[in-house]
Amino acid sequence: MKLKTRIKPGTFAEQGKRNRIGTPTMRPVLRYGLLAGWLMFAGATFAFAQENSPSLAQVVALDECDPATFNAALGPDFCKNVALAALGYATTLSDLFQKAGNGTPDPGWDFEPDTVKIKEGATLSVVDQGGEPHTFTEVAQFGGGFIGPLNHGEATVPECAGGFSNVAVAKTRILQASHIDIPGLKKGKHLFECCIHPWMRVTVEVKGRGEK
Ligand SMILES: [Cu+2]
Repeated sequence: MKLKTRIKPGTFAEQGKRNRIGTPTMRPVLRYGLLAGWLMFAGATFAFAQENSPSLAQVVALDECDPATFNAALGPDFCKNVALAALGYATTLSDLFQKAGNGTPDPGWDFEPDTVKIKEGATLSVVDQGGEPHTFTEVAQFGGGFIGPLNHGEATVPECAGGFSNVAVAKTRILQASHIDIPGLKKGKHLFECCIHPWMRVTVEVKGRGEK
């Protein structure tokens, strides 16, 4: 039985060198291995997130209120000057009422886009980029808001009745420069309007998760 276990002088030192040399060459492999693993994990997480976590669809509320005439009637700071009033881009309070009364409401008061298509599970985010408050109120049928002279003869829809004294309406209010998020809309068609300016309307079509 031959045992060739004799160790030559210097072998340990050489092994140590080899190890020292070997270690750095192995580290990148280990690193890339970990990186690849992490990327696979991140990729899987991302794919999972894409499939399951809700996406976001944005609606913008716009208006061109004239601070001078609105605030004189409705109180200081009701309307913020975002419409470049001094340059003639704003609508006075009396003009707003007159146009609405004539059945040609000011198109500057608007939700954009008019139709939103989202997948079930997505969140609708509504941001008020106008100068004054609005509401984003779900209604069974489009119709009048709670300020009669702005309704052009349409009856106030039940969801807007009572105005801000109705907590259900107040909850749907969006103050200037703020936003509300509406998660979990069920599959099907949803109608939203502003209970102050009822010509501001959005139709939201919610598709099922598997639907194209
Ligand atoms: Cu409004």
